Amino acid sequence: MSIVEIATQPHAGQKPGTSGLRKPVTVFQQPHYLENFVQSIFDSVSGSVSGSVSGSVSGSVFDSAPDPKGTTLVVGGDGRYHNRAAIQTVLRMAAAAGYGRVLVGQGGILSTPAVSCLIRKYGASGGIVLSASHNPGGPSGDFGIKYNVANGGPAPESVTAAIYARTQEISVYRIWAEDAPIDLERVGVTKLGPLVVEVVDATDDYAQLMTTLFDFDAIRDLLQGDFRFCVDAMHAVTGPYARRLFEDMLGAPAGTAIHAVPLENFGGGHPDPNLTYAHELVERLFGENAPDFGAASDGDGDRNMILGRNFFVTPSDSLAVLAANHRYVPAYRAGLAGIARSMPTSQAADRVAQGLGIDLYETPTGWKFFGNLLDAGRVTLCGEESFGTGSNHIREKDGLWAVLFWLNILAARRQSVADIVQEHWRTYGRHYYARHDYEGVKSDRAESLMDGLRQRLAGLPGQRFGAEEVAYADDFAYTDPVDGSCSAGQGLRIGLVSGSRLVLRLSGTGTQGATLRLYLEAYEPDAQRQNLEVGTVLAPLVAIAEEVAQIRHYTEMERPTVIT
Ligand code: VG1
Ligand code: CO
Repeated sequence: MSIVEIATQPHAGQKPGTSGLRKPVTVFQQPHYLENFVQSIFDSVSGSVSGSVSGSVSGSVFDSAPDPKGTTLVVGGDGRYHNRAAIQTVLRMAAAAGYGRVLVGQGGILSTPAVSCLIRKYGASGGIVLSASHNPGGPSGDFGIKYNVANGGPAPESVTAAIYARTQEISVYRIWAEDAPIDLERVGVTKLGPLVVEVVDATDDYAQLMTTLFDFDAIRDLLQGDFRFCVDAMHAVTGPYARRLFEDMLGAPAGTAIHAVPLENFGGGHPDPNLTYAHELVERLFGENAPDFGAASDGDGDRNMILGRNFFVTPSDSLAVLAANHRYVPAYRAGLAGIARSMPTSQAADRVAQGLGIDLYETPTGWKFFGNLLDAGRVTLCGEESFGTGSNHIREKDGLWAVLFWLNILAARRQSVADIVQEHWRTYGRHYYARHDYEGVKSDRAESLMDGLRQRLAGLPGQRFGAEEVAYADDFAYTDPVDGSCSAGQGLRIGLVSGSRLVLRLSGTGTQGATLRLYLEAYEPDAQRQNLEVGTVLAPLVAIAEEVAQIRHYTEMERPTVIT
């Protein structure tokens, strides 16, 4: 045996946010920082935590979690700076924790959806994703770590709460004493003490899963015709997946995937697929001789942005369009069980659900809230306004899956993206939508803004603002219909009699100060008024937000830093 026990002390602030623990790289590089968190994960899932975890964390974490001893763990990351070093540490700690086998992506690379796919396919007890998703990378960028459970999805709040509790009392971690790093570059099996380390091709199993969902023949036919398509991997994890799927398997021309080599600093870019950060793709799609279809994904491959020629599809509309067109896709042809969307996501999908006569669930922000609904078979499609869409094929949002879904629809309908979306609006009405982000706000001022508005909520219903009247105002709380768990304080909602809506919440993924998100939605059923400028339509809602929340005052900013 060469397990070494290392004495340690808690690091403050290891509380997982919307999607794992995210901090600047320099924070992760502190002695024992990563090790403490990884040990806290392993302790939480193995039940080796003493009775000191407080009663507010339900015992079910420990009662139901599989003991990792002898089980399989999946490990991979988005290739950002510090990924390789962190993976070596995780492997040595997994050996010390008694895992039987670790599946790790070649070169340490696995997209978030690929991790979810592997956990499910190989019956792993869990997985560790090393990623800070869309946050910038490099020595002065961010790093992150996230634990996924046996269903392939992000750990639910009961588990993340247990992990956090453990980080606050940790005094020792265990690691396999081994100096030589594991070779991650070659596919094959090696051993680290008793642990079997299997380096797997990062794309094989994921690509195979995609072939079981979509009509690859129809898509191949589309891509080999006049249709022109460009997918931007933003120098992040999806490059190898996009090349494999679109160029190798579906016959699109070489160069269809741009920025397709994962780089440790994402080429200095910000791997967030939106109109601001994916500007090179946007310029192509809105430029002369533009392709028919464009898409981009984020650092860890779970987000997607969909563009047509001269046309941007909002993520909320994308979810609704996919749902309305499910019958073109083999995996969903038999029908959808239901649809779930996060609360700030527009209500466009609600109208499709209503039309299909299926249930619509409104959950808090973050993919972890979809897991139970998917496991229980209550929903088939899920989506978030933040460029996230997915289905019951895995338990994460899935960027390239969404691109394939769109391609499958385009192959079947042979209409332009703009035509398909505009026809959708004529049928269901258009939900004008935007999200205004105020990044880097001082944390105490952001809290004051939210506290101030929270106190005003009860008095808002019935109040008039210009032509609008408030119908309801509340602090969103969610009770999971499957396990009854309750999540409160999930965002402030103000609904207007006209059907328009404002939502304010603070980000749970940022690493610098606070980020305020203001979500705006206005419904327009009249086909004659569905091609107006979004900013103009939403301006009255922005004015209401300013009046009730004094955003300029609290953020000390004249305008948002990013609009998506
Ligand atoms: C953001 C998005 C949220 C998403 C989360 C993780 O969270 O708003 O919808 O689930 O990022 O996405 P927040 O708390 O900053 O608003 V990713 O691509 O980082 O896995
Ligand atoms: Co992501």
